[in-house]
Amino acid sequence: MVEWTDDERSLIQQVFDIIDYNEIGPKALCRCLIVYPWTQRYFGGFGNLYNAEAIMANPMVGAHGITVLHGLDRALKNMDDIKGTYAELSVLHSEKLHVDPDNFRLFSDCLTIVIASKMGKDFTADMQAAWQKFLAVVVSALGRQYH
Ligand code: HNI
Repeated sequence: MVEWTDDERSLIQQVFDIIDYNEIGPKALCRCLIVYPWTQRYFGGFGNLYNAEAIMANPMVGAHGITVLHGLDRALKNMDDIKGTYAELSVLHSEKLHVDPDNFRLFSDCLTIVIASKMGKDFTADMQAAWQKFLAVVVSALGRQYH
C-alpha cells in the first residue's frame, strides 16, 4: 500500500490543476508515438501515422490522448487505491490490447516532459518527485495483470 504525504497530495493536485486535458493529452501521446515509433503498432486502426506531422494532425490520436488523461484522473480521485481502480484497465491492456507494459513508462515519461515544458520553472524538483511517484504507482497498477 502506497503512502502519500500531505505535501505529495498537494503537489500532485497542483499538476492536475494546470493540466488542460485537451492540450496535454494529445501532445503527450503524439510525443510517445514519435519518440518511440514501435508504440504505433497498437494504433493500426487510427489511420495515418506516417510521420510526425501526420501523427500530430491525426484527430484519433488527439482524442485518444484525451481519453488516457481522463484515465489518469481516476487515479487522482482514488489515490489510496490506485491498484483497485486500475484492475479492469490492466486486464484490458494486457489481455485484449496486448500492450507491452514497458510502454506505460514510456508514455509517462513523455507526459512528464510535456508538463515540464508547459510549466517551466514552476515544475519544481519537489513537484517532479511527487508527480513521478504518482506515475510510477499508475504504471505499476496498469502492469499488475501482467505479473
Ligand atoms: Ni491505454 C485504451 C488508459 C497507456 C494503448 N487506455 C485506453 C482507455 C483508457 C486508457 C482509459 C479506454 C478504455 C476503454 O475504452 O474502456 N492507457 C491508459 C492510461 C495509460 C495508458 C491511464 C498510461 C498512463 N495505452 C497506454 C499505452 C498504450 C495504450 C502506453 C500503447 C502504447 N489504450 C491503448 C489502446 C487502447 C487503449 C490501443 C484502445 C484504443 C482504441 O480506441 O481502440
